[in-house]
Amino acid sequence: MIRFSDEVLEAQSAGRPIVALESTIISHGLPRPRNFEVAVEVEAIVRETGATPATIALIDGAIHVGLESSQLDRIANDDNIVKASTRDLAIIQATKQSAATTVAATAHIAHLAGISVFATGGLGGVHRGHTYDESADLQALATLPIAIVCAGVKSILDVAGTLERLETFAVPVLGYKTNKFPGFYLTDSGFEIEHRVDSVAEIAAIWKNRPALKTNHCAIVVTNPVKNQMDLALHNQILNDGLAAAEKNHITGKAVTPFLLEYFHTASKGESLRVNIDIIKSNSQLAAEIAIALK
Ligand code: PSU
Ligand code: MN
Repeated sequence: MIRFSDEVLEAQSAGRPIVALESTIISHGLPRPRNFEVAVEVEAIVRETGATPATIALIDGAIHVGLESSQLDRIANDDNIVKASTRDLAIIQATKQSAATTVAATAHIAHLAGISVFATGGLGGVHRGHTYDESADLQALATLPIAIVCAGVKSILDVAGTLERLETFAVPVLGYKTNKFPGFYLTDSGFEIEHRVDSVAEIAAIWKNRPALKTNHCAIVVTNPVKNQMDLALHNQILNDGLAAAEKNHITGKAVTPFLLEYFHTASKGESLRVNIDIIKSNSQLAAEIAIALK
């Protein structure tokens, strides 16, 4: 059912560390033409760190774990690429569409493929002001044993609400070299993290303790704050304007997150894009280090 790239197949048979990478950030999170370049650069960072990148997507109905350059190009540049969450997978397969996978869908496929470390930019979560708009990412984190590296949850979300949901689902949240829950474009969201880790060895030790405790039904969230954050006043101004614009334009459902990210990239004249790229690169490197430590 899964089509593995030659590179991922080789890594699997040799027992080498693999890092899953999501594709919605490429298709719906970053503007063209930087999106394709960043996807290539992120894979290179994973390789340089000593692991194998496995970007996940669906192409003409087939699930791919590890993409060739032409397939990555299609995810980045084809207007017909849809954003697929877990519930869409069987539908995309049956209708032979092509889709980028969200954190939720990527984690699901990574787990099917036996990959346990995953890097993204910012997690989905509870949306501000909308009681029933919660990213399916939360449900995936609640049910899949995967270590996910992120810069917290996207700052367009209700961070407090998202942290409460993660607590309910018993998902551990670790701060990598920080006690502050990162705020995606911002180093600090204003919320504390109880558990700080200062090395990948500590993360590996926590990961390895879970099966015997039977607390490995869910993800471990490793948060990695951006070093050079967006200007706080600019961030808050654009966030307010963007949320109002989304409301005014009746943006709903899966279009909300891509709309707000695009709003940020345009209104900040590329400053949020710079930060988003920093985040995904640094998270991919840390994910590769964790994948190596878990071997
Ligand atoms: N991180 C980023 N950019 C993104 C995303 C994450 O830096 O575009 C994507 C992920 O694929 C995540 C999705 O799963 O946004 C969340 O969308 P929603 O809120 O509709 O669940
Ligand atoms: Mn939603």
